[in-house]
Amino acid sequence: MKITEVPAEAFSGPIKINDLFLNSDIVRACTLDERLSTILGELLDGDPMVCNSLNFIYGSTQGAHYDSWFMAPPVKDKIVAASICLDENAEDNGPVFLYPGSHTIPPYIFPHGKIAKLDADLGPALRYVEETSRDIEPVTFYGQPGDVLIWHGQVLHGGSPIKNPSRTRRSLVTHYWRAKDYRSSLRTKITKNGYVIKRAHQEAAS
Ligand SMILES: O=C(O)CCC(=O)C(=O)O
Repeated sequence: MKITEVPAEAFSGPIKINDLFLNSDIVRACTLDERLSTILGELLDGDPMVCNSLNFIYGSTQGAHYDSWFMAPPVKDKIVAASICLDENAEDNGPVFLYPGSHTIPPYIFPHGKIAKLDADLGPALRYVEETSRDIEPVTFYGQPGDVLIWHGQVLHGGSPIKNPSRTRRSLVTHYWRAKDYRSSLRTKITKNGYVIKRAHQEAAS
């Protein structure tokens, strides 16, 4: 829903604020901080382009997933995510967990022949994820404010359950594709080596 329509009490629990980079100069500046953009550019083998941002106040509590399900990159594997920690990631505030090496598991192909998820086919996809990641021991990230966790968009990850509901875990999570893989008319260069996608906000449910 539109942020102006969100009831006040929703802000005291897990909530995901989408795409503030479209409106906020501060968020945009953080997503394309010079040092961060340089590292992302090396990882992507090309300048990064912000394709989505998420601001969290509490941990996401999102189950294990692949980012490519939600934003499949134009070129295979050219997607990374960065989580800028504003609070400590502790045992009780729903820290991020990741399955090391899971980016080497062949992605599940949905019935339309792509890796972008189809809600109607989620059951078999989740079973595939469960079977293929069973032998990997997940690791938990215990970052400090100011730390940045970067993961390959094809790494299985999620947010752990929150054991202490009063503890925030504020963060800015940004997903990046590679600018050169995207139509130049649909992106804007905003820093020396950083781009943002040119698009409107996603439709809010009515
Ligand atoms: O910060 C988290 O809890 C996980 C965020 C996440 O999984 C994502 O944005 O893809």
